[in-house]
Amino acid sequence: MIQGLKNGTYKKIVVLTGAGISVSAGIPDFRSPGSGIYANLQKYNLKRPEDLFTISYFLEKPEVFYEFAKEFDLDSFDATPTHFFIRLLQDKSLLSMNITQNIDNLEAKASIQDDFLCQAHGSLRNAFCAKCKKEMDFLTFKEHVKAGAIYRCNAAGCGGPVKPEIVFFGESLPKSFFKSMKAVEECDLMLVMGTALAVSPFNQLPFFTSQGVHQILINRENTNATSAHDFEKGNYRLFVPGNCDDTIRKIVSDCGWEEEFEKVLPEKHRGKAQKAGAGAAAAKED
Ligand code: CNA
Repeated sequence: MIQGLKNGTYKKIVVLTGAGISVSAGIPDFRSPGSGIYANLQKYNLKRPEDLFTISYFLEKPEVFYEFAKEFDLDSFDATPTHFFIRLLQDKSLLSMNITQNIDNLEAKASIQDDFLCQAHGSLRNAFCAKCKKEMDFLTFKEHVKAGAIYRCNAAGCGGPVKPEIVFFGESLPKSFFKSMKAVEECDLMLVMGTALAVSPFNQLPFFTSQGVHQILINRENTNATSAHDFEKGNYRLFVPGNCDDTIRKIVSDCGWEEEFEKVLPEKHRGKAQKAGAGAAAAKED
């Protein structure tokens, strides 16, 4: 992979990302044992942690999501070195598309442009009525969350609870997700970072690359979600275990891109020697 990045073999890179790339910013993911959001929902007495983000449950008991949302002010978090690595790929005209499951908008804070970004599970930018889908005022939604009051739709006879434009279980993905399939089909390298690949249809994306396209999973844990299919297609799939910030610093160093990387990094992330995670060296194998 390093050789391919250095010598320009890869020019249409698709980067799939999940909650793991924002963990070092201080935003917990869903499924990490102990620290993940799913492991810390006891006070809500849910049958399944997924209920918190399920549309039928929200329509019935919106107060539970509102209470949860009150604890999170996602505006206060900064993009991580991994976000800036994706930005570097964009600046080097190597990025075809960053397709993310994240709803935290940290991509914008790393200046990843909308043309290169698909927020497959929506984002915290707009608000809609969960019942009739009328667009409602996002700032008013945020004020209601802060005040612990349910914001209700003002369309005649509706009164449905208003939710942010993030995709809940049971809702359709935005059209942009299906449009981004073209980038997946045409990509020459797929980097998958910080995701358990547990949510469908996002976790199906690696199935749609062309035959022989290298797929690299940079994650704390392996996921076998795509392996059988990849081997059938002859795709080369490499798993690099460890924290993605450590692994991308190793990749940057192996590519000799440190100077360019330092330029895109904000002050707080600059000047940090690359720390090779336990498996980061594996990124160099190919
Ligand atoms: P997940 O199921 O919680 O999986 C996260 C994965 O990242 C796990 O495999 C972890 O082992 C791994 N991981 C955690 N920290 C790191 C790290 N520092 N370096 C490398 N790997 C790490 O989350 P997914 O994204 O797979 O699931 C999709 C859900 C999560 C989407 O619907 C998101 O909207 C939702 N989510 C998003 C955010 C966010 O926007 N930041 C936060 C929490 C959940």
